[in-house]
Amino acid sequence: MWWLAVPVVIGVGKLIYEVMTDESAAQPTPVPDTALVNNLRALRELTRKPDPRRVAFLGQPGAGKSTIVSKLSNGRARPAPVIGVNTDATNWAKYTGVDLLCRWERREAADVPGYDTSAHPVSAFVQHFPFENFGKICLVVHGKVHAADVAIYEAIRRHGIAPIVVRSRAESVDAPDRETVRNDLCRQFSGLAPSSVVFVSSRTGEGIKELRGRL
Ligand SMILES: Nc1nc2c(ncn2[C@@H]2O[C@H](COP(=O)(O)OP(=O)(O)OP(=O)(O)O)[C@@H](O)[C@H]2O)c(=O)[nH]1
Ligand SMILES: [Mg+2]
Repeated sequence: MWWLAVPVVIGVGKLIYEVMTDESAAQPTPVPDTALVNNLRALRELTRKPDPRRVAFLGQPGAGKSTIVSKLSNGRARPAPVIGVNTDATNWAKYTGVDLLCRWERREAADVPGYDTSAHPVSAFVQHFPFENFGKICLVVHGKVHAADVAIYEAIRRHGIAPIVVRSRAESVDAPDRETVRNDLCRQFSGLAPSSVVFVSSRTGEGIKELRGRL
């Protein structure tokens, strides 16, 4: 008679599995309260009062965000952006109370640490970054577009903001290849207008003036 219990056990197991997978599909796994999450909450507080001149720079580690902020401000952004070849040159994951915004003239900018590392997982930014508190958002990419870039792009769009996609290290993209790169970006970032792509080279200075004019 023991075999009569087999279908019951399988049925109960299936039910438990379905309930558990349904729940995890419906809700993203909450990101634990790390220093990074607490810094992102602090950023939300700091930016609560709307300011159209507030801009955020997001992108992979080493994409060139800090260099762009430095060039845009002609070196006047304070605190000065940390430029480095190492990943996590800008780090919000070690301590709370770090500088989250820098300023020059009447502009305020968040030079955000590169996402998609173990210290700065992209899920923390998707769930906690206060996208809606920024007048403009630049998504800085160089080379290959990763799934994390698409996740951030979509999070920005969900908040009703059309990001400016900045293709950094433009000096390495020859003029005849520009349209191909632009079209590739528009294909990978659904809904991105070709006019929202700006080629910038912090090495040659190309595109800095154009980007400044868009912010
Ligand atoms: N050739 C070239 N190098 C660049 C350009 N922009 C930045 N770099 C170099 O790339 C490296 C990383 O630049 P950062 O500005 O620190 O990059 P980031 O995106 O702020 O990096 P994280 O803060 O770690 O996320 C530095 O060595 C820069 O000198 C560029 O347009 N061309
Ligand atoms: Mg940086």
